[in-house]
Amino acid sequence: MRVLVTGGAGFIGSAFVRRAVATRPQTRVTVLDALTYAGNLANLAPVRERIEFVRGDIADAEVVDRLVAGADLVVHFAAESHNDNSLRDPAPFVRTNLVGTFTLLEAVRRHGVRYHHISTDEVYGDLALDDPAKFTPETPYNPSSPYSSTKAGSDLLVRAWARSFGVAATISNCSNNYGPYQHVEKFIPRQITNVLCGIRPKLYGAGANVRDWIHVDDHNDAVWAVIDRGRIGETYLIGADGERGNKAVLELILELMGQPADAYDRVADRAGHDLRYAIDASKARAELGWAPSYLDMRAGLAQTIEWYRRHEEWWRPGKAAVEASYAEVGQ
Ligand code: NAD
Ligand code: TDX
Repeated sequence: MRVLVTGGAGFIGSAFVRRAVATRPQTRVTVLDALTYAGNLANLAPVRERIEFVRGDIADAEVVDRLVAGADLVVHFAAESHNDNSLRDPAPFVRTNLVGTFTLLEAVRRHGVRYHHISTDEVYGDLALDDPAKFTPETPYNPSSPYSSTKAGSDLLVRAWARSFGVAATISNCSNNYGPYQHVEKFIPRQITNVLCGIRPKLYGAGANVRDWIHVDDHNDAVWAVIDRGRIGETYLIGADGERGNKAVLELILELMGQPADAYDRVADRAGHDLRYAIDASKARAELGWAPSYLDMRAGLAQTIEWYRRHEEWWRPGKAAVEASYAEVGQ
């Protein structure tokens, strides 16, 4: 099977590619990635000789058409992915997440290629902290940020292209991922690398916001389960029942890194900050026979911390610029 992976030099896409090469020898992988600030070829170094890499933009119809024509399956990870960036400059989010997805959909429509769309639980908006409810595939879309609204829009394009044009598409909406190779702009790697640099970690507001954490390898196993066994036209929610408050996650990082529990700063809250995400993944579990393997976040976090300790050459070059741009907005 010839798979075109967009965004395969980013955090989740590169984990997908490394895993595909390791566990699916029949799969020929081509990565299409623009290598934005978030893309890093080093993420693909372990498999570089065994894949084709094309540097290009998913909104470039010519390159997309050529690559899609040679694929049996497109797995679309490429996106502008960081909420905080979307509040500073939404333009690249509209272009990549909406126009880029549209460009891919037109190409898979032309060439009759199977398409899997990677999305987020953030399209559903947020839940109250004391609400026992979780997101289900029936929850109405209600995105809050420029990031999540462009992801929601891209999901809706996929649904329309599936219904109107018969594109053979599936969608998965996953909760917050953690693991190695995640960009230092994101919460968990930012705090780990802050501690490693001697910078105090930064918690937005009171840290009461809840995220539903899943290890990146569990997410990608679920993506393969959807590709292998998912029903065309369906949406699958992926999560590992990993709800934790931000303050609790930060305290766990501090404990695992031998720091006092209060060795962090409270900083300006995120504008429009979603309170809580929680995924009901029972459809994916029941229909696909998928279940997460990382059941202990303490162990998963300890492994992740160890990875950042050992790979300073990977994160150090971009760290100062990320902190400088947070400092500009008091975060
Ligand atoms: P990331 O920012 O680490 O990687 C994104 C990749 O896309 C980078 O390699 C970047 O170079 C590439 N890219 C960006 N714009 C591009 C363009 N115009 N053309 C080609 N390539 C482009 O993101 P991530 O955290 O790995 O997220 C991957 C996908 O998973 C996204 O669609 C995101 O919405 C979704 N998702 C992420 C999470 C999470 O917790 N990180 C959770 C659920 C869903
Ligand atoms: O320094 C920080 N301090 C802090 O308290 C940062 C960077 C974040 N936070 C808070 C904001 C969130 O409540 O931590 C939580 C997690 O923040 P992010 O890592 O930025 O993730 P989030 O905004 O929840 O979105 C993530 O999960 C869903 C991914 O970035 C998205 O791509 C995905 O769709």
